[in-house]
Order: sequence, then structure tokens, then C-alpha cells
Amino acid sequence: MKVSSFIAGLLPLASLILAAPGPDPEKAATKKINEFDRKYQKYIEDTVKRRKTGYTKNNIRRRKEWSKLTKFERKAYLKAIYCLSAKPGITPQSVIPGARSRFDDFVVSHIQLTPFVHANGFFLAYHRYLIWLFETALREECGYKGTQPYWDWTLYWRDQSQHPVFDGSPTSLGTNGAYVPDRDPITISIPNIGPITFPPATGGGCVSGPLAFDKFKINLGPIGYAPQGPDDGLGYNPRCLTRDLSPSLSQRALRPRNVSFLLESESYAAFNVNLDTAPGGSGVHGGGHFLLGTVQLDTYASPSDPMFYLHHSNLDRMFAIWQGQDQARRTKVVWGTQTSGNVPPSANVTLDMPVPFGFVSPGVPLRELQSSIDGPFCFIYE
Ligand SMILES: *[C@@H]1O[C@H](CO)[C@@H](O)[C@H](O)[C@H]1NC(C)=O
Ligand SMILES: *[C@@H]1O[C@H](CO)[C@@H](O)[C@H](O)[C@H]1NC(C)=O
Ligand SMILES: [Cu+2]
Repeated sequence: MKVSSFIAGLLPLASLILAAPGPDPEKAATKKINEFDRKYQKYIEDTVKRRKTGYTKNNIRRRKEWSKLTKFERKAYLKAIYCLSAKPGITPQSVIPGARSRFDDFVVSHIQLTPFVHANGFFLAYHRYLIWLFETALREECGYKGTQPYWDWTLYWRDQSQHPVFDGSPTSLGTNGAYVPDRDPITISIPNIGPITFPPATGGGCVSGPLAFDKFKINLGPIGYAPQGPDDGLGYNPRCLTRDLSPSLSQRALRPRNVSFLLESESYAAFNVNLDTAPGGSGVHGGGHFLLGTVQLDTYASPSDPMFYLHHSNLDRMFAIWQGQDQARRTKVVWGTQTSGNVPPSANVTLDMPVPFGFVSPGVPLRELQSSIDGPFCFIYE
């Protein structure tokens, strides 16, 4: 492997100069990730620089890591989240009785489509456009001037509770949940992977800070594990946002090495599989959900926590960086079928097939949702 021979080459030098105990594989992986990232960003910047109309370098949405936002920008994002949660939604209550807000409309899309947009050929396109629609709603319906922030898991992979997004300050998205002792494990069921049981971790109770119950509540679910909320989890179930951060899950799935491994995927099929089901049955996708616990263990209603959008933006960033290594080819690739884990069996997806979005949008052909700077999109992860 390239990385290991590179490291081997450096080894004598490093031990001479630093007398250090061998190279840190996570640092080497971070270096590799940064190389992929630079190539991607250069491609996107060079391409939009040449554009004169439509989206150009002047109005491309520049998405940033949460900790790179100014305090003002973080507060503006929070304000827009509160706004969307207070606005009436479009979901008919005859269909989803628990939906109460515009924010919930996006949760509902995810609930209704979970079996058709995960571990399959629509996964990346569906989540890419759902984030875009959500970001657009924040901007057009709530006067937000910023863009959707992302959560780089590798910055605090040893202990995500150290990330500023969880520091509980007025410029965070709350804290870990309050510690609740003596909880039962939670068992979730994922098509084609089967049940996975999560032992209680470091929190489990309500978050405090800007998303505490007096300022923000979640209305839908649980659906993906017992006991479900009323009406099979679709009923009105207002409650506090909970989290249960697990450092050991983060250390297992979200190391820089896990990210560089993903970005090195040779084929689109491998990229999809590595993202989702790589060794340990989680990969970075499941890893980022699962390590937050409770609400993020409920695959269906997971967008109830705004962290869903930061997590999925980073997943989409992985996709964009991977595509940016060979944009012409990697925006025309397909893989997978139309059902999660192909259960029940369904036809392979094609570029002409519409990706479904439920009430938040008409279906959009897969072909139009492939490139981050074409079709409806123009954004870059800085
Ligand atoms: C993450 O990377 C570590 C170190 O290479 C590896 O042991 C672990 O299995 C990886 N986790 C997953 C979920 O692939
Ligand atoms: C679906 O795609 C797989 C992998 O490319 C292929 O092996 C399989 O034959 C395809 N199925 C159909 C029905 O075309
Ligand atoms: Cu999802």
C-alpha cells in the first residue's frame, strides 16, 4: 500500500530527528484526507470560476465545519432552526398525525422513505437533495443568510463531546444528554443487517443548552425501536431531544483512517458499501448516527435532531470529495437497487429513475442529483 510504504520511508528520519515512538497512523490518514480534499476543492473552484450565469463563484453555497463558523453565524443557524420549528408545515395530519411544523416536514420525508433511500442506489442522492431542500427552506422561509454547516467527525474522534457543537454554550447545538443510570440497551433492526443492540453510553437524558426542552422539542417517533411512540411512532409525541454520546463507537468507526479508507474506494459500489457496512457493520454513516445514541438510533425519525443535517452534510462531503477525484466519471455512476439492502428485492436503479421525496418535493431523476455543482445544486465544502 502506498500509505504504508510512505510511512516506512519516513520512519528512519522521524526516529532520528524526534526519537518518537513510530508514526501516528491517524496523522498519516489525515494527511491523505487533506490531499483528497484539496484536489476536490480545486476542481470545484476552477469549474465555477469559469461560469458567467446561474450559479457562479459568487453565489455558490460555501458550507463550513461548525467550529469554523463565527459565533454570529452559529447563532443565525440556531435562529433559523427555531424559525422552521415554529412554522406550520405542509404534511397532512390525516397522514402523519404527529407532524407539527415545517421542520417536521423533513422528518416526515425521511420517515416515509426510509425503506427506499438507505443502503441502496438512492441513498446518496436522496440525502444530498434533502439537505439542499432543508438549507433552502432555512434561507428562503426563515431569512437565513448562511449555509448548512457540517460536522467533521475526525476532529474529535476520540471523544466527540469535546467538539464545540456539543459544548452547550449559546453558540452550540446543545450538549450530550444528561446521564441516566440503569437504562436498558436499545435494539434496532436494519434490513439485510438484522438487529443491532446498543448498550447505554455516557448520557441518555435530555440535552441542555440551545436545544433544551424549553426552546426546542421533537414531535415524532420513536419508530425504529421499541417502545414506539403513539400511532406506530407517527403520532404527536412532544418530548425533549435526547443524546447518549459513545466515545467507544466513535473510536471504532470515525477515525481519520476510516475516512481515508472510504475516500480510497475505487468504485462507486465499493464507496457505497464502505460508507455503510464496512467492518463492524456500521462504517462512518452508521457510526455518526449511532455514537449520538437515542434519537439517532431511530433510523426513521433521526432528522428530529438538527445534528442529523450536520452529520449527513459531512457524509455528503465525503461523496463530493470522492467524486471530485474524477468528477466526469464519478457523477455518472449508478449502483444498487430501490430498496434498503435490496429487501424486498427490487430493480437496479438507473439515472432516469425519479428519486422520491414525499411531501417536501416531487421526485427528481437521479441523473440531476449526481453533481454538487449541476442540476439544482451549487455548493462546496470548504
Ligand atoms: C476504523 O479504522 C480502524 C483502524 O484502521 C479499524 O480497526 C476499524 O475496523 C475501522 N472501523 C470500521 C467500522 O471500519
Ligand atoms: C443489477 O446490477 C447488478 C450489479 O451491477 C448485476 O449483477 C445484476 O445483474 C443487475 N440486475 C438486473 C436485473 O439487471
Ligand atoms: Cu437517512
